[in-house]
Amino acid sequence: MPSVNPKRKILTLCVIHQKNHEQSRILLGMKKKGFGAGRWNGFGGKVEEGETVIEAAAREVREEAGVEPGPLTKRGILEFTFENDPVRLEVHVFSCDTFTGRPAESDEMKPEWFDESEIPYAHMWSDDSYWMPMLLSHKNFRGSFHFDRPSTADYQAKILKH
Ligand code: 6OG
Repeated sequence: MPSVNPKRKILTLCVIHQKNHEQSRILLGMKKKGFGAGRWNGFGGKVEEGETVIEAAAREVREEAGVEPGPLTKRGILEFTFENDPVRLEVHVFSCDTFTGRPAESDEMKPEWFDESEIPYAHMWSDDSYWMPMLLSHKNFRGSFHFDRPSTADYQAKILKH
């Protein structure tokens, strides 16, 4: 049972992706505090008691990006571990191509649009350059990454194994 295993944390991550004949762009948020602060990422966080993973993913988009997401599509699962840390993060990744409202800055995130050709990988977690291209080309994925230590604004975590 995942909920009784304190060493496994279930998290969500949602990428808002809009593609039409003219352009393909994604909405990322600059994380302002906590885990991964100072890096661009999709929107997401911990699954709370009594909610499903997809409900948590939609709630995090509302809370962090200030928009009401349309249907979320499950795209993949990523497992993350760190040197000398028994905790395993299981991140459920979703994409979403419609929403209502206007992206707005929250306590956690400052949202901004990026063209598909200008994704700021140098200022994201380093796993993103593996799976984001698959998400953008409508593929599903599964991966696991072992890092040296958590990323900060000044330090991009290194992948030791994947
Ligand atoms: P809070 O702890 O702020 O949620 N997350 C990661 N995202 C990427 N791209 N790479 C990682 O490599 C990540 N580890 C965690 C999941 C943390 C948010 O950050 C994501 C959540 O959306 C290690 O509640």
